[in-house]
Amino acid sequence: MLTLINANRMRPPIAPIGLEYVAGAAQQQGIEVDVLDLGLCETPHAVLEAHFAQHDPTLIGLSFRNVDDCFWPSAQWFVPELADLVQRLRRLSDAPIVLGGVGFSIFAQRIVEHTGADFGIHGDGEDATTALYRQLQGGRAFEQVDGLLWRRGGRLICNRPAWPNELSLSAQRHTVDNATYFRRGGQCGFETKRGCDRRCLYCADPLSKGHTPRLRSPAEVADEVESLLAQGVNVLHTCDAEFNIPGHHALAICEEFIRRRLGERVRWYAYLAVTPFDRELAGAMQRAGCVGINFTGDAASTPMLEMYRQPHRADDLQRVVRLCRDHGIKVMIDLLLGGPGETPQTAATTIEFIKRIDPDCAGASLGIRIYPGTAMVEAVQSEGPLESNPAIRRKYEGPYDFFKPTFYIARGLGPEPAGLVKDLIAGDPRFFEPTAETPEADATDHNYSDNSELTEAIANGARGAYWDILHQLRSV
Ligand code: B12
Repeated sequence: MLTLINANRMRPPIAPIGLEYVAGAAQQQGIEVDVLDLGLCETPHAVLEAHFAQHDPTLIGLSFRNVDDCFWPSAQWFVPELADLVQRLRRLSDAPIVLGGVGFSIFAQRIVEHTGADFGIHGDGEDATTALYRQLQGGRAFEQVDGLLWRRGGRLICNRPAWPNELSLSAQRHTVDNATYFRRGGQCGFETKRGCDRRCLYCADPLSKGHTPRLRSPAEVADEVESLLAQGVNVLHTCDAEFNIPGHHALAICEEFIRRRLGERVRWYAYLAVTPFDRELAGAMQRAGCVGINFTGDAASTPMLEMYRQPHRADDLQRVVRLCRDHGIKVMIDLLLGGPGETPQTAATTIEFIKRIDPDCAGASLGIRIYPGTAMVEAVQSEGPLESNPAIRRKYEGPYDFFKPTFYIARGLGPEPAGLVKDLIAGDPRFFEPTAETPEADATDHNYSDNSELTEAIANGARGAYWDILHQLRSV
């Protein structure tokens, strides 16, 4: 038996879609699977004890979605909790433990070392978990399992990441209680592809999903949406990095949804890059049921867009907002303020421009999470030693370590960057403001980690993307 555990207890809860795909794949291969969802239970320790008193699995799989909340100045780090969970499982079971998940895959080696888990899987978990399970039952030829981190003679070996080109997943979403997640979390996810070929300065996505887009068949994606609809889940969010990379696939997905008239039964939201996005895609998305788009806008000032290695420019932002408005799709622009080279002038250019083009809302995030393996590291290092760089923000003591939440806010924004950005926003209700670095910081930011405002709104019936729910709460 394979016991799969969801370790994510953040509120509002997000259904563990990755774990569900892994469970579905193992079941298809004839493996008996038990899912222990700590995200939905009130007493996780008791649930674990009860389970392992009755079961003696061949393998325990732990899904680790968020390494940290990626949000300055909250900077919550979840690795210590994961290490505690691994130790607790050791006391309850002799079964080997394998870790996986999107956050896990960003730091796979460090997390296996830190937690003392037996194995980790870097990348897609479907084939790799089944392959590991089979090797544990038989030949133990661990070098044959793509993505696997394993130990030989005390040394940790990292096989090449598991990013299979052919992406076909189980469309039946029956191993997780999606209906409860929908009730408590406000939407559930679906995925149309993995991997991204862009090289944005700061982005960790290629570290966990690879640089090559790997596409699912539109029919399989539509089948999956139907499986969720049959469970009463009719508000969804894409789980792709960017739905429109590549654009032709986004269009193909929409066409299949339109053919099956899914747009009449489901409302969905998506993350999109600013380009490619044209009238044809906007129209297709609207007809396919898309009601809201969150664009990775980053900035409107040209030097900052160049710094972030974004192919779009300010006029593209203006165009996508207009296209969304024309098609009745709500639009959010996510900004990333405070990157290398940001000054009060570039920040003002961005904020003034966003005000002018008038999206429904804009997320004014301040502070970039520095991930090892991204170009952001070189950009930071080119500014000299970390110890003397006032742009570096962190809450932990001791040596600088990008494994722990470490952020960057350009020194050009001065000693109180959040105050400066708030002054530029000047109370405009369309913006989600950055949180000040003071202990009494307000609790009304757009950090979705343990966000009680959101959790309460969802309990009272709100459904949709979190930015849309928060925006509606503030418009009342
Ligand atoms: C969509 C999305 C959201 C949506 C989710 C909507 C929904 N209904 O699902 C919303 C907007 C709500 C959201 C919120 C947040 N998100 Co988010 N999100 C994503 C995104 C784009 C997709 C996640 C996803 O579902 N992927 C698809 C699944 C299938 O992939 P997967 O989880 O990796 O699973 C595969 C493997 O990892 C592996 N696997 C998974 N489990 C297991 C278990 C075992 C045992 C094994 C072996 C393998 C395995 O196999 C799976 C199948 O191949 C990712 C980036 C990305 N491209 O993945 C960021 C991402 C996960 N989010 C991130 C963050 C930080 C957050 C927030 C904490 C932000 C915040 N502070 O508000 C919250 C947390 C919410 C919560 N309660 O957990 C970060 C995490 C980074 C980090 N430092 O850890 C990511 C990576 C984005 C980023 N690069 O910054 N998010």
